[in-house]
Amino acid sequence: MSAEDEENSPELPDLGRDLVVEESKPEVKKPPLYQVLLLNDDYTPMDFVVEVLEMIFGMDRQRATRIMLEVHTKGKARCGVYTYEIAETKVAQVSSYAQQHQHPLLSVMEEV
Ligand code: TYC
Repeated sequence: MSAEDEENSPELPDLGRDLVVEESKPEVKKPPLYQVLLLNDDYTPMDFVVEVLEMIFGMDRQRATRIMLEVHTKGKARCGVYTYEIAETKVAQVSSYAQQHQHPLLSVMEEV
């Protein structure tokens, strides 16, 4: 039997013939990321902001002080980048802790 006959033969299974191999899409996508920004105001004490940055954003004193001063002089600064639910939790923690101490300190999240 010639190669051509074999290709057209109705009896033979078409194992491996006309096989198209496509690469599958990656199964997992990277999640979108969100930055948490701290906003300036005229009333929250600087020491309190430094405490928040240490406690909620895990910064050491030196970094927390630098970020606090950046917020104070520029109006806002990035405190960290997280997945949606972690960023949402950080914003809620800042709000809750500030309210407990009757300071107007606010943070916001935005996709990066
Ligand atoms: N501007 C505030 C003050 O002069 C300090 C401050 C810094 C407030 C950062 C909020 O996110 C902030 N006491």
